[in-house]
Amino acid sequence: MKTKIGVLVMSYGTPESLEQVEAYYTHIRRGRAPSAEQLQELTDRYKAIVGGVFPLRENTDRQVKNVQEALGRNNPDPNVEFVCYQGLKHAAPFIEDGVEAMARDGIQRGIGVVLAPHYSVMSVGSYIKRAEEKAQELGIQMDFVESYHLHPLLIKALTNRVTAKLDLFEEAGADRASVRVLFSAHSLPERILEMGDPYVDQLMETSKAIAEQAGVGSWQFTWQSAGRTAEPWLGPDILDTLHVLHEEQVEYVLSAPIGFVSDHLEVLYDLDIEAQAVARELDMRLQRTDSLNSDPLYMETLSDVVISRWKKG
Ligand code: FEC
Repeated sequence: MKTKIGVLVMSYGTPESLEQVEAYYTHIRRGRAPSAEQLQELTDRYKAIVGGVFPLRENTDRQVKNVQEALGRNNPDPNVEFVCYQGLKHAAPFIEDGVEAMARDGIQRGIGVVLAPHYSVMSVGSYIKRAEEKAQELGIQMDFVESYHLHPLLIKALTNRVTAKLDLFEEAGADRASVRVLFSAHSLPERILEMGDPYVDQLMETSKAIAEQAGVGSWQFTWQSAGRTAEPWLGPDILDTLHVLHEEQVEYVLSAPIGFVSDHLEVLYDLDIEAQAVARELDMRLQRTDSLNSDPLYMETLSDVVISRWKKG
């Protein structure tokens, strides 16, 4: 009998239908229902991305399945078996549901990993806190992968994405060196800076590593998708950055949203619709790197960080 090691693969979560948007939004707002206007605005954004589908759900399902396969291939110990469970932050199956499913299967030892490479106490930290609390309640010993933002295979996968789009710019007649690469990630409230949070530094480190490997000289980091709340969020936002680049007479821009690993609203709407509209208005050529989704290098990254965390005990 092999000992089962539960692997809780955690992701943001998305509604399953337009009817579920309100409950989802209420969950994101920690139980406060959105106003009718806010709800309409979010529903419209979902409708605008390929007619109201929710690609994050299918992408997460596929990622979990492929991580399971990678763990099967790479398992170094014939006496154990890694079994993946899904746990979502804002939709079912919730993080707590995933831990409960492990307990039902008699699992006593688990490893948690989030489908987001960079750690912030407000992002990955809150996934871990919820999983940890449930695991303690159910008597499961769990350890967590906090970040993997410089894993060589992740950097390779992201570098390949950047290089592929720079090749396209070149094929279309642009001088490669004239393309400004804009790395981006989800903004967070500015107060994380006073907490000594590693989020910003980790994102800069990932950007620098990709730029070095891809031989990109002209790059900068910018934020995106800031929340609609009164407090200040980290900036500059990508829409403002595009205006500044226009003033600098930059014509070719490659957006590389390295803080995200899937196609979803924040990429398909905020970049492909909103930022693209600004670029068009400014007569700039904006391209975006393809999302990692189930890129085999990303799946190997996840399998490697899970196995390494398990070996550490
Ligand atoms: O496609 C989808 O259905 C889901 C897309 C989606 C992803 C995502 C990732 C992150 N978020 C992060 C932080 C915040 C903070 C707030 C916040 C609010 C929203 C809202 C929507 C939403 N987020 Fe999200 N986020 C996605 C979607 N996010 C929708 C609510 C409306 C809006 O503001 O647009 C503010 C919460 C509050 O009100 O207190 C903070 C971070 C990530 C990346 C890391 C991760 O994946 O966990 C950080 C995908």
